[in-house]
Amino acid sequence: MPSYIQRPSWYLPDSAATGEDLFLNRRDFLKSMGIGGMIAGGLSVPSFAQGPTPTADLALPDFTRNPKFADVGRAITDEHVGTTFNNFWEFTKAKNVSQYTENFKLDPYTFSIDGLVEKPLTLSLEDIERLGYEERVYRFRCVEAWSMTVPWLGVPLAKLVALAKPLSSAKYVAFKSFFDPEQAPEQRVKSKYIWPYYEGLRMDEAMNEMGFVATGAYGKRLLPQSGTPLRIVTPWKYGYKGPKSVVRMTFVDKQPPTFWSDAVKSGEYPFYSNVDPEVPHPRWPQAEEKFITDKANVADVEIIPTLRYNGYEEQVGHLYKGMPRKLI
Ligand SMILES: Nc1nc2c(c(=O)[nH]1)N[C@H]1C(S)=C(S)[C@@H](COP(=O)(O)O)O[C@H]1N2
Ligand SMILES: [Mo]
Repeated sequence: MPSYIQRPSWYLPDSAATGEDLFLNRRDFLKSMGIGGMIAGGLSVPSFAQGPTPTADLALPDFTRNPKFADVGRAITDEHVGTTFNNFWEFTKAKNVSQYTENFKLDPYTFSIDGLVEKPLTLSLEDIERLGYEERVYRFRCVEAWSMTVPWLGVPLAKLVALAKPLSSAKYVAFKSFFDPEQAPEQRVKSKYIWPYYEGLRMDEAMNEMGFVATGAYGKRLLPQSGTPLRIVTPWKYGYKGPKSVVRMTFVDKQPPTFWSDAVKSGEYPFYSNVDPEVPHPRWPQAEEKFITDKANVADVEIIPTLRYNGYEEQVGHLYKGMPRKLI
């Protein structure tokens, strides 16, 4: 454990811990910051195979940074921090996820689309990436009041929804993460958590230009701890609205249940969960956040104001006109 890291002033007492707030535990944070090398992705072998391809052998498609999503007015968080300070409760409740996911893979990988669609589909990663691959720099805000800036690689979610051809009766889309207790130790534990992890969006949210299907970050394929090989990114919402290692998307006519609202019944993690500095979490304020940049490889935290919709009001504000601001 590196001894040069001082305990930042913003650690909350462990006594505040239940669910998504079991966070910024000093020991785990220091452990996570001390991790050395990263897992190399096997990115160099081009593949022209039909059907599902082992994800490890799949070449990263060409991409350019979408100029519309290139500048968020904040520094991009150092890759080392972004891949060693994580939340992935299938593996651990601590932040040092990468210590548990070294061998985690979903390979071969398929993504299924079903429910209220013209025709159910089973897609490979290539089928999805073929929809148009690009890089987008997005703000990332966890409900635990820390934030980062991440350069994602992937495909606009709206394109995947269009490919799915949902019926007009489809009002919401539900996502499911992987289920593999052999690989994911927490999925073997009997607890209040219902696996696999599940999330959802209203149709107009899923079709908004901000929604993103990430299969990479920092110029390479997603590392295991970041949700290999595919995750959903909704940067105007708290981080838990973006499921990692997603394998299924189902179109439904009713608001689907979500992992954290089922696990913590007190309404702390409601369906909409848009970032809002004026709506405090029942147990801590949301007006500010600890922006983690990691300059000089030391946990470097800047306290900055939290923006409504995480700064994406122009893009998504219209989706919520007339809806109550509290608990959505
Ligand atoms: N399957 C799954 N997806 C998940 C989670 C999880 O535990 N399991 N945690 C969520 C939370 S709370 C956050 S903040 C982000 C963390 O993503 P990161 O580790 O890449 O920063 O993933 C979200 N998606
Ligand atoms: Mo989170």
